[in-house]
Amino acid sequence: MNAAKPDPVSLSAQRERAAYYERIAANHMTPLWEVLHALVPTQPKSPAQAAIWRYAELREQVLEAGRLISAEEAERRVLILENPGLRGQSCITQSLYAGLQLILPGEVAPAHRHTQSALRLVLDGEGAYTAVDGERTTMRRGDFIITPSWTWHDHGNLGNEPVVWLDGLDIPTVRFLDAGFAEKSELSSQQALHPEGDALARYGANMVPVDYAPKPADPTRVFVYPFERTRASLQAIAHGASDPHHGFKLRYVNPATGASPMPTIGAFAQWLPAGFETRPVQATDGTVVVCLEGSGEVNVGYQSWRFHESDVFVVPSWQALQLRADRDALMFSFSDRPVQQALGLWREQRL
Ligand code: 1HN
Repeated sequence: MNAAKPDPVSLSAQRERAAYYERIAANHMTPLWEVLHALVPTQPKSPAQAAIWRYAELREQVLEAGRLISAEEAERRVLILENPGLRGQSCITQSLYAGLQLILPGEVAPAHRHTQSALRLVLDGEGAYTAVDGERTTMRRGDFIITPSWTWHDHGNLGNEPVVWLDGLDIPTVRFLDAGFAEKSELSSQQALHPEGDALARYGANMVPVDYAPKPADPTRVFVYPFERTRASLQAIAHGASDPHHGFKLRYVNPATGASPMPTIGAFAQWLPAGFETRPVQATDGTVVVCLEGSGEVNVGYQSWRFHESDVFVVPSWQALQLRADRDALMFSFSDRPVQQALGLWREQRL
């Protein structure tokens, strides 16, 4: 790559090449040598940009959507968080989609299923539920809820306040692979096949049913990771030694396999005690980060923002991330890390 620079190209040679490129274009061909270095960069140069969505500034606009369209008409009443470098593509990173979903009291978001996998992170309001393959779970702030590929899911709000959550889906990944299928249910709300808490009791208590033998890539049958458990774990480990780059950080797993809860999206929970400043770290998985508790400052590459509760920011691939908590901060994040790890592509550089 460091060979001597080639001689400058004369104008006539340039013109001859351009005419040649035009002729071969008619046969749907194009010269590699004009694009080689962009195709094989020396390190990731994502077109995605670092960006932050401040919940306090967005909340009114999210609620406004509730006056313009019903959940039923919209099917899902969601404002997509579009990466400013990828506008029009419905994505927050190259591989992931994120959006803020609103469901008003009495509303139902009808049952459907699709090959795209989804996660929810509850941000605001109480009284909503999600049903996944015949089991409902009440949504509480900070709960991490998943709807794996091809599982039936519907949502409803039985309470008396608007409920807002963050959706994360692998839509761009599935689109890239041209593997999208979807189906609507005849019933707008699924029939309850199991009582609430059934999956968590069977699969989420360090035990599994005696004859359960999941395949390595199977998504977890635990479809809710209650916030109180996550918080208790982080608080308990926060008395011990911290990681200088990550503070106290855990990854969510399928408890039956140790793998990511879903094969295409990894999720993490992190505790940063007040005053803690992480050392910068860069990784190849573009990551969406949500502040669930506390406040602080984040540096992404050369940008820096203050963050507060329910703010969402995105860290593109290979941009250095540094966090500083000014109050005890609990951060949730998700990325395509399990995909990259399965393909042998994931790298992290601690700076
Ligand atoms: C979806 O099914 C949900 O179930 C949310 O709440 C967002 C975005 C695109 C496609 C399907 C949901 C979605 C979605």
